[in-house]
Amino acid sequence: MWSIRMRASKAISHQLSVVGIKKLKIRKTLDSKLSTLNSEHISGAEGICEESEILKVSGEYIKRALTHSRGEPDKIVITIEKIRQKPKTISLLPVATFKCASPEEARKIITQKLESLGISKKAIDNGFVVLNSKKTMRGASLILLKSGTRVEPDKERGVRVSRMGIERLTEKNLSEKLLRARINTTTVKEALMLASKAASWPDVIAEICISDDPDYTTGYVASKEFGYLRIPNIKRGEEMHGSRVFFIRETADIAGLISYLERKPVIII
Ligand code: PML
Repeated sequence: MWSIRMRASKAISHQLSVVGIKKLKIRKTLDSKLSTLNSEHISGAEGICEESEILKVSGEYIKRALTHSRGEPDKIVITIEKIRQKPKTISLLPVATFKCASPEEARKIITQKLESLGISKKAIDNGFVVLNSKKTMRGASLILLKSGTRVEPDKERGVRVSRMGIERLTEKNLSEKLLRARINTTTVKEALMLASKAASWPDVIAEICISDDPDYTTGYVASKEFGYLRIPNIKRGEEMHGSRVFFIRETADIAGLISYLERKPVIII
């Protein structure tokens, strides 16, 4: 099995003038900082596949990067890596779609769902600050469910959930089920797989996701307690903001959690 990951970005011009900075050491430090800060996330994708599918999957990811509604990238990085660890097998969360007419109503529904899991008002409010921020993260934020403290080590990048695959028969059954609900799209499938991987870690209590795609206004709130609940109109069209937030136990082993989300291969059966 192979893990394939794609990340597309675009350089953005910065206002910070480096002219006049004489000391080479300061200049070098600033340049390296700016090179990471100065790229805007366009799109990303993750998957696990057989060797025979690598060309097809990478081609699909490149096409996706080049045609994304967030804009045209000037850098596409594809990482193709052989998986050496034995994958863990997990199940998909059940899917349901709420009726929701506006972002305000979405926030009410989500708050009620999260409070029912013991997540504090402060943590939920801090989650929405991340979700509504104009600064889109590549990965997800980690928020402690009582204190509301953000604990991901890199606040620009966040934590990227990676290395999820799905068994062929499970995918076929999922496609049929989603087709009946008229939501059989790659976006739904990939988001559901990601949410299912995250929910399978004991310290992850819930997740909220708003797509950073300006054309995509359905988001979700997920947990192992109530499954994957899709929320239409979670944001207004044309809005560029969007992110993921995981609410985690106050006592969570943060390094263990990040290692699981980013590196542990899982196969959905
Ligand atoms: C994304 O753009 O990756 C997130 C999509 C979230 C919602 C997917 C769905 O419609 O269920």
